[in-house]
This record gives sequence, C-alpha cells and structure tokens, in this order.
Amino acid sequence: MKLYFHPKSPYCQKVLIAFYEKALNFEPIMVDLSDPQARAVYCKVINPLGKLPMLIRDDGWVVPESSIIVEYVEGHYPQAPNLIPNERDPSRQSRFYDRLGDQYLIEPANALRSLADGDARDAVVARIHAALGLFEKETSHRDYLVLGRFTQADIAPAVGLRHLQRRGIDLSPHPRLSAYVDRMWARPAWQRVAHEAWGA
Ligand SMILES: N[C@@H](CCC(=O)N[C@@H](CS)C(=O)NCC(=O)O)C(=O)O
Repeated sequence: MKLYFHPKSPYCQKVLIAFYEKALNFEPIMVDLSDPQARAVYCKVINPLGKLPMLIRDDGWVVPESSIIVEYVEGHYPQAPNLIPNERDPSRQSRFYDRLGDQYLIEPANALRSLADGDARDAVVARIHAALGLFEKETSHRDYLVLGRFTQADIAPAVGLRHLQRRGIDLSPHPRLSAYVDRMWARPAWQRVAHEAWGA
C-alpha cells in the first residue's frame, strides 16, 4: 500500500503514528502541496480535494481521511497496539477524542499559521485555551484518555497539542497536559515521526 503524505502535516502524522506503532510495511510517497506543479498532479491523479494523507491499496482501493485510514489500519492489521477498542463505549470515546483533537486542536493549530494578529486570531486563541482547559481536566486523573492504555484516542489530541506548542501556545499553565504530551511524544513511533518532520 502507498501512503501519500507530508511529514510536517499533523493529519499525516496521525496516520504515520498508527503505521509506526504497528510496525507496518508501506510505501511512503511524500507530496509537497506548496509546490503548485506537485499539487496540480496530486489533485489530478490522486485526490481532487487536494488533501493529505491518502492511502491507496495495491488493488487501487482508495482510503482518504486520517481517522478513516487509522480505522482501516486497525481493521486490517490487528497486531498490537490495538488502536480502536472493541468495547462499544470505549470505542465511541476513542472516536470522540479523535474528533476533539482534530477540530479543537489540530484545526486551530493549522489556522494559526496564516492568521495575523487581530480579532480573528484572538478568537482562535480563546477557543484553543478553552480546549486546553478541557484536556487538562481529562488528563488530570489518567495517563491515557481511554481504557488506561494507548489508543487512537490519544493520537489526534497529542499531535494537535505538539503543533500548538510549535505555534507558540504555552502549555506550562497545564502541567498534567504538558506531561501527557511529552509522554506520548517519548514513544519510539512518535520520536520517529518528530525526527522525520523536524529533525528533533
Ligand atoms: N479531515 C482531513 C484533513 C486533511 C487536511 O486538512 N490535510 C492538510 C494537511 S495537514 C492538507 O492536505 N492541506 C492542504 C490544503 O488544504 O490545501 C483528514 O483528517 O485527513
């Protein structure tokens, strides 16, 4: 299978983490969407929506969307770690945290890239701080968000939080949350993702 991705993209990092955690074989194909020619080819041949990541199986079956790719990976490669709990309620909670991470941490982190100082930026930063308060509470009494072990629930939030830090959002007023992010990014699969993205 081929994974179209960019190493610095948070949505692509969600998928890379799943692949590396499970030590899966795949063909990585890096796409630089900031290059107009590469973007035009990618949109024409692979994804008209111009979004990364995209997984394409050897039989041509296309799997878009980071969360759906993680779900695909868990369904087809059940080896440890189990990313999506089998139990109904933990599975729902896991999807919930994945969505919270996407919408309230990764999306605003991406938005901060292009927003100059002003009201629009202030509104995004205010929403980020509301989300940080929520996640501080969620991590104040547990090391992982669901089932007391690493699952899909931890991927989008911890990816989003690292990107927010890289955009200058200070997590130190949230000590449990800071410890949580550092704990996730200390995992070998995550260190590999960080190294490939930022050389860290
Ligand atoms: N909901 C999508 C979001 C994907 C997304 O927005 N990817 C960004 C990279 S982080 C992208 O491709 N941006 C290019 C663009 O919007 O032009 C997912 O989860 O895969």
